[in-house]
Amino acid sequence: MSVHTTVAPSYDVEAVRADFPILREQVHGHPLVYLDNAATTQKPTAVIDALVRYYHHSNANIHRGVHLLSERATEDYETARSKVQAFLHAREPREIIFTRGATEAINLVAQTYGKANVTAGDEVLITAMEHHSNIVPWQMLCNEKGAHLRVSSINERGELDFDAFQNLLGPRTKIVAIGHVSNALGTVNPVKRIIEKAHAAGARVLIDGAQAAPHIPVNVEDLDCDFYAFSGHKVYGPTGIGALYGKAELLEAMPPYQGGGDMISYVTFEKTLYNKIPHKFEAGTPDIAGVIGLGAALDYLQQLGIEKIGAHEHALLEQATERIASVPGVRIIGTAREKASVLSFVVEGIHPHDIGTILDREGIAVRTGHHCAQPVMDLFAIPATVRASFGLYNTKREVDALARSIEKVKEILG
Ligand code: 7TS
Repeated sequence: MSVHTTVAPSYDVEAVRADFPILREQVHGHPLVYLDNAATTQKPTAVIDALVRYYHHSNANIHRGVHLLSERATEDYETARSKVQAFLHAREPREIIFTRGATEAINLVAQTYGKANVTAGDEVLITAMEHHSNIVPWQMLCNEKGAHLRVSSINERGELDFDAFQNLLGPRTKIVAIGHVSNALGTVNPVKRIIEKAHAAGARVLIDGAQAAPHIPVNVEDLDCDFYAFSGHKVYGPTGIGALYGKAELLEAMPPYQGGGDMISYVTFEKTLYNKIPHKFEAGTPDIAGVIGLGAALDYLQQLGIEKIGAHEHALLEQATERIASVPGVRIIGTAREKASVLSFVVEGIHPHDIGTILDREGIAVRTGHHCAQPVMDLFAIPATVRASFGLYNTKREVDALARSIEKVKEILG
């Protein structure tokens, strides 16, 4: 006699996949295997519907109309701010500023906090594994101010050299800017320890969370970071929207970023009084639909549970690492002990772009190139890698398909 139990599986990936219409696409006659999640993620119906619902029922400009639609749009927009606050575990909604994404969030901090607080001879400390978005804004600031950009090294696994990092912290370090998770290597940085050390040295800390927010629970209050940046499109939300968290007392003291509507409380030709935070940093009509879509994406993530998502992706990463590392001629780039989602590799004698092209013919989407982290490629003395990055809807079957296709590439070109 068989006994039927009804224990729900802890993570039902097939049910999750049904939420993403694009996963039913065929690519070159094969079912789509989407493994380019670090570049951008696909959108669940809940997000697509939220955008359509907004345009069908609520579209109006926010914070200004007295009419019903404007009130509705404003309420939805500000509700989404509270969702971001809850997602990051910030203390107050006014600590959340909507931006176009992580890139704009970092530029905002460099151009406001940075401009107001960094002077000639000061230092900004980053690491050798940063995305260009967390290098160039600081380089621009340093060039303008006569300050110095210091770069903390990484080891051959792609981990931060913590001693070297500590040695670079000094009385002139004004800002430490570091990625929570590396997009090129998958390394998860020990951000809490980094923040503690940086604060002890008197520096403020910005965390680039673009690659962490989709995979790791983020608690800015517990981390005690000063700023945290992430992008909506990497957390299953729309493109062109993201957020910056900043401690209220810092945001209040910072000058505005851009001038325009909504960021003011009173304007004459002689003088302008700026609005309160967060509005001081949101000049002009924002991407209202994008904000609402981001809110829907965060609801979706919360409902699945970010810990469960992370555990599911980690199992895929382990399976993929084991399978692909065992293919002769493969070298994994980025073997940190703590990793999330990203598997970068090169295959001896075959250019990554050729691998990417052949995989595409099999319906498998991966990223090839320098991943906007050219200094990382220089360190490993390679021009590019193939990067598979896993998301909440990927499956073991897809990892198998990837591994089989790499073996096929070896047969064709190896
Ligand atoms: N920081 C990190 C660590 C990133 O991976 C990215 C984008 C950004 C910042 C910038 O994000 P955006 O949304 O403002 O553009 N990374 C990638 C990638 O790995 N492939 O395409 C974009």
